[in-house]
Amino acid sequence: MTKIVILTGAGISAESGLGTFRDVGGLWTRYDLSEVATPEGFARDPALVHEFYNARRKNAAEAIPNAAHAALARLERAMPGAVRIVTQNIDDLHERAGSRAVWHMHGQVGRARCAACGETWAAPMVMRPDDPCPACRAPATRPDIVWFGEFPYHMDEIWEVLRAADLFVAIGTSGSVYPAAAFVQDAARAGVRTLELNLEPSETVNDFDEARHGPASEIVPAWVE
Ligand code: BV8
Repeated sequence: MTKIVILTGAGISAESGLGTFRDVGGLWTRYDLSEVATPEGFARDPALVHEFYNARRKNAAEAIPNAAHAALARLERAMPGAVRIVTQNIDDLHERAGSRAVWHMHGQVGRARCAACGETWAAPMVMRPDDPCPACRAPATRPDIVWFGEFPYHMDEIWEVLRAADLFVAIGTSGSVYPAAAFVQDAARAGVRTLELNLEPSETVNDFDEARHGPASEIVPAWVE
């Protein structure tokens, strides 16, 4: 029975060297979102989109989980079956830190998907637009990522565990992307206690029962202990 649902965003991976999206110098400030993180952008220029995700796949592979990822893995080991991580992140730092119960609601940069038949598989480090799908052979390979305007993964399961939890914690997210940004309200409506752990107040900080601010590598281990 999941007791603690933890939503993580780019901020938990920031100290592992992976860029956030909306901080100064963040990814979206250097790339046009509509060109690299929408189905329309992929249809317009698949090579540009693959170039963007090939760079992020390389960065993610070279990144090291930090003390915040490690603390969440310790928490899961200390409370078997009671902790669920719902991450907006497309890196695998939670898994590499030892977390098992992880749902990637925005997909994973380490996986590929066929835009023709929907097959998914482990992505090679470098992907190209005309890579053939291993199942249907169509040259329609895309990153297995949820872009803007696409339906996130695991939504029904997420809403189910969220409403039955004792505690909802949001870590390292600006609260600017939906439906993840509304999870705190979904939780509060169901009477679930809510906590924000972030470098600075998020856009939804006023919806949380409690908020602690500082670098994740410091405040997450302190909260877990
Ligand atoms: C959808 C994959 C239909 C790509 C991403 C209202 C309701 C429903 C939808 C919408 C709505 N309004 C608008 C929409 C549409 C849209 C949306 O939300 N647009 C925004 C721009 C307004 N949403 C969608 O299209 C979603 N799909 O709505 O489907 C539907 C409707 C209802 C219910 C179900 C389905 C799909 C969105 C998914 C898009 N894909 N990522 C990729 O990664 O390349 S989003 C992208 O932003 C990443 O996933 C990223 O994780 C995510 C959110 O950003 P954050 O993680 O929060 O990162 P950010 O940089 O913003 O913030 C970092 C935070 O960390 C900061 O607060 C900073 O202070 C903090 N920080 C920094 N350093 C540290 C730190 N904290 C601690 N320690 C540190 N060291």
